[in-house]
Order: sequence, then C-alpha cells, then structure tokens
Amino acid sequence: MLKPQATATREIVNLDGLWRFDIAREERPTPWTGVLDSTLEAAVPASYNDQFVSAEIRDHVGWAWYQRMVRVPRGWHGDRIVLRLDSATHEGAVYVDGTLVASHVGGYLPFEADITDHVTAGGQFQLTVGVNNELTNETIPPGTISVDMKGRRKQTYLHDFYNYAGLARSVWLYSVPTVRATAVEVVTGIDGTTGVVDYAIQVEGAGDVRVRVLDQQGVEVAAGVGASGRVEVTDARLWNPGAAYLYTLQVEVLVGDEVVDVYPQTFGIRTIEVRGAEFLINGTPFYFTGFGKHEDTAIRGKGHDDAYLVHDFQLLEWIGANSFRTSHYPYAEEVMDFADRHGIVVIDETAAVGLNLGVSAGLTGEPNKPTFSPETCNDATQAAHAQHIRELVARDRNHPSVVMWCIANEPASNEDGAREYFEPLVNLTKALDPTRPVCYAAVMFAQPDNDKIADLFDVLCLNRYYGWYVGVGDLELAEMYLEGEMRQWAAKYGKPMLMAEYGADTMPGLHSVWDMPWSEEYQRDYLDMHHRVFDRIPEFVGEQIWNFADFQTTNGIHRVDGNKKGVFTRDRKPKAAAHTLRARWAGLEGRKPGA
Ligand code: GCB
Repeated sequence: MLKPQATATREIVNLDGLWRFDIAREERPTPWTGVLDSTLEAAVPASYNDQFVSAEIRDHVGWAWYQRMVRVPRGWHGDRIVLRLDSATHEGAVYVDGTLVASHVGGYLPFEADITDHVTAGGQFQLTVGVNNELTNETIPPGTISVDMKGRRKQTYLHDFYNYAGLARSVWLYSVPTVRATAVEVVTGIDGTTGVVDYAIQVEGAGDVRVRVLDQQGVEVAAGVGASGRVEVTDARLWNPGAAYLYTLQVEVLVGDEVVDVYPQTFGIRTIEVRGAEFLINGTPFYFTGFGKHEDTAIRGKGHDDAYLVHDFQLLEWIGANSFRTSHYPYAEEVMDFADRHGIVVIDETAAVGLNLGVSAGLTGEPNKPTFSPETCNDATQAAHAQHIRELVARDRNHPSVVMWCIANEPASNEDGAREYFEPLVNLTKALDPTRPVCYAAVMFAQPDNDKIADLFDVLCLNRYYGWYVGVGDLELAEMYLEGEMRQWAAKYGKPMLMAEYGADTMPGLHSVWDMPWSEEYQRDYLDMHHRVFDRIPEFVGEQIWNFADFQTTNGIHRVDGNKKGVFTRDRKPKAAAHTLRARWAGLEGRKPGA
C-alpha cells in the first residue's frame, strides 16, 4: 500500500476537519450506518477522548462513530477511487452509504478501500467510520475488558499511557489510474563512492516500468527499466544522521509509450551494520542520543499535529538529540518523513507493549499468571503481532531514518514460553527486511541470568529504573546496581547495548539540595549518574531517556496528572535536566563521549 501522493496521474482530497460524532449507545445498535442524529462534532485528526467534557465519552469502551458527506471530484471518471485512513484506533470499520467497504484491526497503521464501485465521479456519498478502542488478549497491544459491580464495561491494559482512541491521523480520498504501481521497495548499498540502489516495484494491470533517480535538485542521476533491478548513483551523497540527503526514485508505469502512472518514492543512500559491539551507520560507529517519545498532547491526545511535529524536532535539535524510539507504537507517517528529511535516527517500534503479566502482578499484588499460555498471550496474539509486523515493515521500510525494528516493549522475556513466542517473530522480521537489526526493549525483571530471548536479537536494548523504581532516593546505591547489571550483560553477550529507558518523574518547580525524588535536581543527578556508567562500558552505543515529554496516563494508575518523566513538560517547557543534557550531547555528532 503506497502512501497517497498527488502526481501527474494521481489526485488527492484530504477529509480532515469536523465530523459528526457519537459513541455507540444502547438506542443505536452496532453497526450504525444510518444518519448519525448527534449534535456532537469531533475534530479529525485527534483522539476523541479529551475533546468533550464528558466522562461517559472519555471512558467509553466499544464503538464510536464518525460521519461526514464526501464529494468525489468530477474529473475522476475512469480512475480507481480509494479511501485511506492513516489510522483508526484500535479497530476501524468503514461504510460508504451504509455498505461496509473496509475493516482493519491494529490502531496505528493505515488501511484503505477501493470504493470505485460504490461512488460516482462528481457525486457525493455518506462516509461513516466506526472505531473501536477495545483491547483483549488477542490484540496488539493486549488488554482485558471486565464488567464492574455497577455493570459498567471497563478496559484495563498493561501499559501506563492513556488508551486514546479515534481517528488520530488523516483520512484521504484519492484517485489512481487502473494500471499503476502498488508497492515500491528500495534497498541501498555503498560501493566506494557509488550508491547502489536495488528496487522492486509491484504493478497492478499490464504495464511496463521505468525508473529514474533524481537528486534533491530534481536532476536525474541514474535510470533503469523493468519492475525490479539495480541502478547506480556515482558520487552519491549519503544519508547521514544530522546530515540527511534524499533522492527520489521516480517510478513510471507505461502502457506502450504512454506514461499511465507516476509515483515518486524518496529514499536515502545509507547502510546499517552491527559488527561486534558496534552499531555502524555508513560504516562509522554511531552513538544514539535522545528519547523514547509518545504521540501525546493536551486535548488532541494522540492526534497528529504538524506544529507539535516541527516544535518537537526543534527541541531535539536544541538539546543535541540525534534519535528517538517510536515508543510504544508506530507513529504517523508525517513524523517518519520529517525524520528522513532532517536526519534524525529512528528506532521503529511495534504496538506490542504490555505482553507481560508479571508487571501487573507486581503492581497489584495479585498472583502472577503466566504471560504465555492459551488463556493469556496465545497463538492468536502471536498471529496479530506477526500481522502487525508485516504491515509496519511494509509501511516504513523505505525510510532511511529507520535504522532498527523494535518488535516489543518489555515483554515477559524472563518467562517460559517467551522463546517460542518470539523466535518466529524475529525470523519473520528478518525475512521481511534483512537489512535492519532487530531488538526488543527488555524489562527490569529480565536479567542476564533469566532472560530467554536476548541472543535472538542484534542489539540489547534495556529499560532500567535504578534510582527510581529500585533504589529510589539513593543514587550511590543505584549506580552500583546499574553498573553491576550492565557489566553482566556486556560480558555475557558482547553485543551493542543501548539504554532504551531510564528516567525519573519530576515535578517542574520542585527543588531540593538533597537527593529528593521528584525534584528537578534529582532528575538531573539521576541522569548524570547513568551517563557516568554508560561512559565506563565500551559496549554502550546509546542512551534514550524516558521520556521526551510528560504524557497522559490511564486513570487506574498512581500518577499525578500523568507520567512526569519528561525532560520537557507536556507543553514542551524544559526542566532543569534539559540544560545538562544539552551540555552533554552538544557537539557529539553521533560519537560516544570520550570516543
Ligand atoms: C516502563 C515502560 C514505559 C513507562 C515507564 C514508567 O518501563 O516501558 O511505558 O511509562 O516504564 O515511567 O513507568
């Protein structure tokens, strides 16, 4: 599935704006495809939860309905007409005038429907989109639905961020020619000063393919014919962290001599390699600095917003961060495109967060159920996870910014069944994309002596909270624990190690001369302590702090208006630690301090 773009042969209409809206109510059976008799309107793109002053809507579990009229442009006669939703969290059902045209499970990846047979060019139709926010043990991420003593349906889940739902990304109507490109894959290599570009194009209908590689000025630098092949760019400009350079593979589909479809696919020429304990980009050791992030802002929830996108990347540059992880789900494609253009390195994570019943048992004191069993994470969960990986790799494989796939956050990798669950998923990811390393972010219960899956992966990504959840308020002890454990991982595996989460909740404005948790000084000293340890261990290839900014959490968790581990507040003001990070990261340019 190609991202919609306007070209000489393709047109596009954006359907964002205000849509009629309501949650599914008893008097309106599901699915609801009639006219939505609601006075509510919801903004798209945005999660619906925080737009209304209504606990009933915010805490709703189940379907919600969005509806609007859509006019098809007159000139689209003879073309295929496609509806595309960039995301519908977590399940979407799309109706054109009451007919179901598409449904999709998985809240953070796009899906589309060819609606040519249901609409006419120049005519209009009623578009209804159902979104369902339910999480079960067979969805990614997983969750549980229960009915409380008052008869209300309740959703619980094993991650702390709020379960925002709705149409958080754009909706598009677009036209494509009947004979067209339907998928483009680009893999690059470097041979001396030559960029080697392998491409593969899928075509619908009987058409021939030719490709041209254009540089950033639009000048043709290479060309080829055929649906797959290799072209070479002499004196190639490489895509480098902090110094992005993008080429365009201009795909043309021909019938006879006529160009019937044009699709431009941007790409960067660069290589990724894990060698020993090094992570190499274009053959040079790379040191990650940055954050785990969230798609999270006030009122919009997980709604994509270009102004926040620009500002967040400005802050990344200001603080000297060269990377982030898309914790804990795939981000909007606009974010990935922006990272490509601005040379920010991305660890691309699936939505597989919370495959770990040990964490909840730890928090509630309830007996520990096995995470991997027929009643908990089972074959259906694994199948949903595999499908999600397929869709993620298909969507993001051409982004030069993506340097590694992270297939899960904090799974129960210390429990029986973890290996059986994960080995096929690692193999699948590597078969889909042999060019990128694969990792998972390991939970603190998974230690060098009990983790069952670390050897399957290329990079050890560790989430650790010494000085916060363990040894809180005693940074001297925390430093000993941290260094002790990290040296064991290094000795056992000899792989590149990246601290994928470490952080301390911090209340802006709270100050102390002591090691006082929640104070701005504590966050600063906590981070400094970690950096001393990373700098002493050669296997460390990076540090990504939890979190870039404060973010909203679920009601059922002990937090003060959300998770406050942000180095920036939810409205992106720096806490004191931001300044010390800036001093550490400035001028590193991807090198480890002291290297
Ligand atoms: C973690 C999770 C992350 C949480 C964080 C915390 O280990 O991966 O999603 O937000 O801890 O702050 O507790």
